[in-house]
Amino acid sequence: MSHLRFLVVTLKPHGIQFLVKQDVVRRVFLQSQRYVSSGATEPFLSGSNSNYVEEMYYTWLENPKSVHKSWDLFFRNANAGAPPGQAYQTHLPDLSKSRALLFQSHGLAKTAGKAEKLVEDHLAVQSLIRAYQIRGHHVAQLDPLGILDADLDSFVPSDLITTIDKLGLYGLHESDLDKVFRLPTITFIGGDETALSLREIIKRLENTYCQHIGLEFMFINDVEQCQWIRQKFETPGVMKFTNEEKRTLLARLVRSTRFEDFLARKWSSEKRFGLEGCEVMIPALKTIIDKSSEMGVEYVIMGMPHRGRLNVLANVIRKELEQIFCQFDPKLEAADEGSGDVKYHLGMYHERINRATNKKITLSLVANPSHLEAVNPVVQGKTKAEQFYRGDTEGKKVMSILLHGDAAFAGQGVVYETFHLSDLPSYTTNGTIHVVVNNQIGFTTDPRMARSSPYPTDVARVVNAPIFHVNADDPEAVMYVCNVAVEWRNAFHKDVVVDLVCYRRRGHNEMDEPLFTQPLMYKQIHKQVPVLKKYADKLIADGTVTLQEFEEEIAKYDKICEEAYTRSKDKKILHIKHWLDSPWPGFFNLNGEPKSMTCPPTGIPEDMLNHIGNGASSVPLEGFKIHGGLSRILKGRLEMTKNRVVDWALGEYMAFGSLLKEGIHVRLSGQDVERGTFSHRHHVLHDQEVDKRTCVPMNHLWEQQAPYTVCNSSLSEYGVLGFELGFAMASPNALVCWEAQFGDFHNTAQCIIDQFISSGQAKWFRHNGIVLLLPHGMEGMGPEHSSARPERFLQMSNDDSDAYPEFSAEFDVSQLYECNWIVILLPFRKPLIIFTPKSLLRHPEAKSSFDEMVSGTSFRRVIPEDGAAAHTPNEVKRVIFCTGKVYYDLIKERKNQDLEKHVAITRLEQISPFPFDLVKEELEKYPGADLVWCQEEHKNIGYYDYVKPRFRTIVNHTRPIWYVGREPAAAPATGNKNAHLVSLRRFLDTVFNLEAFEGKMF
Ligand SMILES: Cc1ncc(C[n+]2csc(CCOP(=O)(O)OP(=O)(O)O)c2C)c(N)n1
Ligand SMILES: [Mg+2]
Repeated sequence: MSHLRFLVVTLKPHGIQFLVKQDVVRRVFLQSQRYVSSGATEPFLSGSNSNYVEEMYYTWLENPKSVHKSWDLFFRNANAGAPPGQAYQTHLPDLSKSRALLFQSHGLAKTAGKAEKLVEDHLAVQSLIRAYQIRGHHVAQLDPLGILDADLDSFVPSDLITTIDKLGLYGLHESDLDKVFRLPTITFIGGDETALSLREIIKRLENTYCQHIGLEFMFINDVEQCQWIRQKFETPGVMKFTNEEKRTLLARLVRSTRFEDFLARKWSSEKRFGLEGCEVMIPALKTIIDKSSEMGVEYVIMGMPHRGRLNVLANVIRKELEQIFCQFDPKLEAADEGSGDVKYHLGMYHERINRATNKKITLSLVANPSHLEAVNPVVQGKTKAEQFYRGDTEGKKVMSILLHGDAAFAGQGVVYETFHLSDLPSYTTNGTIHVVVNNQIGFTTDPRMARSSPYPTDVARVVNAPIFHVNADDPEAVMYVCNVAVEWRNAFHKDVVVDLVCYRRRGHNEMDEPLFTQPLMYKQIHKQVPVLKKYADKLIADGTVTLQEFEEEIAKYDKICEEAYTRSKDKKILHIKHWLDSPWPGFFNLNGEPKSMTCPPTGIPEDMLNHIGNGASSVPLEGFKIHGGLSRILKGRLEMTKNRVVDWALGEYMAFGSLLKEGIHVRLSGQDVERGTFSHRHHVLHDQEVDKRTCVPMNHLWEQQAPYTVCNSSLSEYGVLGFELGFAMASPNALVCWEAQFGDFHNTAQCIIDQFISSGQAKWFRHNGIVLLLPHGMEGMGPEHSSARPERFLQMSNDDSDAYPEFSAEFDVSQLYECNWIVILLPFRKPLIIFTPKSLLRHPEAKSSFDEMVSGTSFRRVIPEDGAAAHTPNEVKRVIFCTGKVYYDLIKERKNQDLEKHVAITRLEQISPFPFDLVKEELEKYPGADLVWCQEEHKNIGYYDYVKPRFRTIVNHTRPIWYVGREPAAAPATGNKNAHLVSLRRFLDTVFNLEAFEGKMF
């Protein structure tokens, strides 16, 4: 039957008549046979009995009680849109018995003509109903300006009855308007009535689907969900509000409108990205929050762009007005270090009592960069973390709201990436409410030039999210839609979109002249009566409020603003830390600094190393059959544990396992991280005989331990890294890692790195301990997959290349560098970028002894030469400094050339902040040696540009630091294996040629 529905509604009405006449019913039934499992005897619908079914259908249409109850159920299911397979799910009717019954009780043959007409008319009415449900939104009056079509198309679908003459397209006539039709189960327009006149049917459909709300939901592949939405909107009289509710709505509109008016009056030439034209957004958000609170939500996390952000801070989050107003004072001094940020990017966190429900509610608006939509995955990650740490598996206590501009929602790819996280087990937040401020313009660009999809919201269709378009000049319609959106989330834990179709009263910002580019639109906008006035007039006219009450409400709020303005003048200092979106209770001292600034030793007791090593080598579940290859890998781990060594994978196990023991949650996310891109990790074991049976041994290490989350992500970098950053934002007591498949793929997440990870603390006082694991190394695999672009991260670091830091007895690295990429500083919640190995994962020499990890040991920023050269430093002619994989090429070559006494090789395990102190020690150890920086990367890539000035600062520009490595190149690596090896050979020859730099200038 769903085929039938589909055919009927997609063909033009002429076609419907034609199909009905051509006996489409039978053809559809014939088609549906493929859904029927062939039973041992006669199939349910064989070609021979489909005529019979067809007749049965006509009979049922006439009177459902006249057929066997199982047939009744079948036809009702089918009519309700159930796919044919599901329509048959109930007990199949006994064909022979029901056939006999049917023919006994009805002289069917005699009534065939009448039945055919009845079917035609009912089918026509049913298709008409479905046409409204599917395409009513195309003719809904969504644009408050009345000049644009929200779907960019002025075409009115011809199967919608906006004029009576179109009835003919269905084979119906004006004379049919007063005929009564039985309503199918796929509609609720009847309320308690099961039949209505055609006239009433059309009226109710127009009312539901073609007024100020445009519903897009018929693409959802779930009958129950479609029925739910139909019921919410079609049921007669659903959109009723009490006088109290209307007055609250008006009061909220007063606040929203007068806030912008106040700012405009006081700071007429300041940018604020006002909300004028979409003032209803404030009551919309407040409705969503009230309703969610009523349903048990305790914490709402929001992300939003510039438009109306100050208004949200003031009237939704309830930041003190004076804190907002003082931001407009150019003399306001910043109390915190760092760059700070403009007022419409800052975040906020507030716990308060929800007035509507009297329950406690926490609201957080996540700080966001100018980069539109970038905050979406961050909000989702933070929401997921807050749910996770509360054990809120269904999102009943914590939820997210994302606000979007129409142009950005359609144009930015991260929106799509974020939607695709919405239903993945380790990433779902159990439904996000999206609110689009669809002012039908993006800066100066018309929607027709800004998107190829009909609506700006079409991206949400990929996850089957219902989309509720609503005319923002109808505040009650907006409220209704917002309430339903919350109920939807509560019922189905899925995303939903509220599209506020509005306008932008001013230019893009308050300084901008919109008439340059949108002359006609803005002529109309200038004539537009503000929504507050429209709604107040309406409520005054119907007696809900008096003019006096309305004016008093305005005066009351204006006074609040004026008083706050006076107070704001006393504010001379801006504390960005007052604008934190996640406060991390207990982590900071009163000055806003982390309480603990010491770096604890990283070593752990040997028995713990053994315990974790054994855990990493075994399968904790009984009767769990793992792959033979994996058994060998686990055996290898056991062997290593016995021999007191670890390779990279086992080292990672030790690190994660020991943190779990300390109660620190560890989360590792990224593409294929569970096994590991290079098949080295295997943190999730798969039973080879039982489908979907898996086991995570890391979660079986200790009786009392923190949970370990390891999750393969969707194939996204921007979205997923943003998500993990958001996750890491929620709590300082977690280790959150994102691993790129290959390091270079991080560039598709560059926005998160530049806008949040690198600069977040400086801009927003926002600590974050996210860890990026980026596989890196030149292995002849071509320009892609080779370089994780360390030079870019280094260039973003803020340690001064020309200043040798001061080291005191209580030297504490963390205090020297306020910012990025601090390898050892996990306790300080600084971002950490690790360039992880590829071939070294299996290199026999790339192993560490337990001795380097047991209690009392620490991470080593520099690993000095400890071989022959170190014992006779005066004989050393050259010190090679390097980092990463090239070390193994160097030691091999040094051995080959028998230069172990004359060349020292020192590894920098931490590049930034640069280990000035330890490098200096090394330099001083070898006074007669020349200094070389050797890297396998091309000269303009990698580390050289970063380390060179720092080396020179250490030696006070008295000695050169020579470069040995590959020539400068535009592509990070060659795709030719031979060229790769030749260049390797060349630089190895140079680096051990002790005369190579003789007589050269520096
Ligand atoms: C990623 C990104 N690209 C470009 C911009 C510059 N920009 C700021 S606002 C804006 C228009 C946004 O239009 P829309 O999303 O419809 O929001 P509106 O301003 O209309 O509320 C543009 C292009 C930006 N901030 N971020
Ligand atoms: Mg816009």
